[in-house]
Amino acid sequence: MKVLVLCALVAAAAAWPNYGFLNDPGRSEPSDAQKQHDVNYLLYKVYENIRDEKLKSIGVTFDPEADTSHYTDNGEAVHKLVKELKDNRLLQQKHWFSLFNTRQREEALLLYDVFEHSKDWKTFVSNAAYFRNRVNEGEFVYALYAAVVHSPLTKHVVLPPLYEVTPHLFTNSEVIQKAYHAKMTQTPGKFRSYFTGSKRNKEQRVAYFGEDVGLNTHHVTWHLEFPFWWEDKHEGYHLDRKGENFFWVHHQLTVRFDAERLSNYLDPVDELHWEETIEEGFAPHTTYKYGGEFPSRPDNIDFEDVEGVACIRDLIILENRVRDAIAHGYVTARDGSKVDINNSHGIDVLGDIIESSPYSPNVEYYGSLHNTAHIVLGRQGDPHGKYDLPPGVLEHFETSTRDPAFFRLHKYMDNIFREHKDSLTPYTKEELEFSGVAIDGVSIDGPLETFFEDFEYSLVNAVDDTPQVADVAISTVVSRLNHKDFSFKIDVNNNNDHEVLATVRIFAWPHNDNNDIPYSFNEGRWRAIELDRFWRKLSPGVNHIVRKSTESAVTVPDVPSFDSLIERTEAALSAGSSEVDIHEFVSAVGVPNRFLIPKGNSEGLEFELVVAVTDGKADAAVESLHENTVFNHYGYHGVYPDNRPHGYPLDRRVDDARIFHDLSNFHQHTVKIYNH
Ligand SMILES: [Cu+2]
Repeated sequence: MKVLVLCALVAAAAAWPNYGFLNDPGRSEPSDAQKQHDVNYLLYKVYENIRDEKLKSIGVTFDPEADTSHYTDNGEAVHKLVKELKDNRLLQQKHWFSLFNTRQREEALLLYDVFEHSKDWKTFVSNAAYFRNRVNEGEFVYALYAAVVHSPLTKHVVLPPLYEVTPHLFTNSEVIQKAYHAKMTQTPGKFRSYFTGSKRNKEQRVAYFGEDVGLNTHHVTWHLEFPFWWEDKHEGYHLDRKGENFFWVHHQLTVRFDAERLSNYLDPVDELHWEETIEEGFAPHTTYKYGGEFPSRPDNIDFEDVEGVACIRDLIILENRVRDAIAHGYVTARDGSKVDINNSHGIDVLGDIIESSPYSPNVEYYGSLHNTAHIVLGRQGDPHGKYDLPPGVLEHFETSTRDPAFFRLHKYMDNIFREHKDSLTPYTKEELEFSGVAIDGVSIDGPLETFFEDFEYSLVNAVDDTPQVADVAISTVVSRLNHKDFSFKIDVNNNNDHEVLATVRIFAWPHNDNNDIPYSFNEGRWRAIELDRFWRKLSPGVNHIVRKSTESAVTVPDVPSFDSLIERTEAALSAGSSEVDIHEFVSAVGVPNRFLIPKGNSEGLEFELVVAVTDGKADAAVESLHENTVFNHYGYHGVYPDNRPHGYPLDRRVDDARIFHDLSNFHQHTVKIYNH
């Protein structure tokens, strides 16, 4: 046995000529550039053999169980996974993978656990190379993405855009077919992608939102950052305000989608309900890499129970239990005790219950409305499994927002959250005031103007290949929304005789509803799109704050293409540099900056622009807040910087709008957003 272990170690050692930390118990870590290189090649052509010679040979020679001193759990996770592998229990390769499939998720998380328990990069990457050849590719990609997001070893690694790693989940079948043809005939091709459906379908007018590859990536990334399977005792840290974040990220998607609809002369989304007809059907025009087409759903069908998942009656019961908790103002925990939700923290508890996650105080009683609803709605095309179809678009975070019913489902849940928020006592003027601080004026420098542009991404990873057949350039061009740069100019007077720390919160809501009737303050504030949130030190006297649209804390820039990521990494490595200059792309959790403002229309769609400057010291959840220049909108690695609820100060019911209009630290005026 000992001899065997030794052999495996020597073999692995031979494959690592560059790393120089062999036999060194303290193993120095490779550079960020090296790690970036490794992650790039672990994900490049993920359905084929690894293209990096070193990683490839590790994948063959590494023995994951040989030296368990390199795992923080003494190899417990790796033993479990290897046993499943040896017992032939793992999902085959070249098969679809869905995180909502319990067994498939378990397998992906077994691998994730191995990564998370790797003490050093060499152990991490060796396992990745080894299991890449042996576990299902979808499971591998999920486990690696989740691990890179959460592992301290990969703090500076930028994940390549998912739409270039697994393009099938983001690209229409028609284009994918052309890509295969291009590869087969060795003819380079650049193919235009059109949104699904025809102009006869009015939902088509807003398909640019739900089908945007950047928005899809935002949705996946958020769910990677705050996974519904996360357990503190297992992962070692708590994800602060995960339930509330769940509410907020989907609330923002909901209100943003409605603003896009108003921009396109469509009614806001109606909530979906179990006992009502699902009016809109959906044809995904999307195919799995392996396992056939995503199922369609015809128009005007009624919900049916889904074999092996849930009965509609049970979902209604779960909903009633949640609504009861809201009406009572408390949730009943597993041990029968009461958890008070009649406060700012209540939304967090409700989010945990509705999604649900292991943070739910009583999953046995409240179930998991959101996750079950996704599967049930996703399967309505074949509820009894008669046609042996693979999972629906709603069973993948990558593809969910393509289906307009996603937004109906989330409007339904958003309304449950609203019921709770509306049950809380409104803020008083005294609570909202910021002593001595007044907004003198707000203006916008530059046009509030959106436009459509062409965006190209590579499909090279979509098609099959072998090292013997050369790659040809294959890509697709999609039309996508963007906006011109602009800045907020905010003049704030600080009448205190000392410097104060301020939180600046910027929102906008549509001025009129679909019938051109102005929203009341209370209705408008619930529809407020968060545009930015940041801190500023205010000196005594007048302060001129200029905040660029590109700086928004709620958005992220476009991640460089996979090709350019590889190119930049290799350039850095050959220049002997230890890092690649790509730090701004490390977190991809925000909304794409292109989507910062809604589309608007040619006449200029009116929005109420709202700025609230609140007491930064009272808002601060962490020390030396003002030195933190990056306001990570959803927190980072468990730390959330803002004490206030998401949406503050607009998150609670407003019975009397004069409270806001009398506040000197609050400003509101009407702006127009144009699309030409
Ligand atoms: Cu979601």
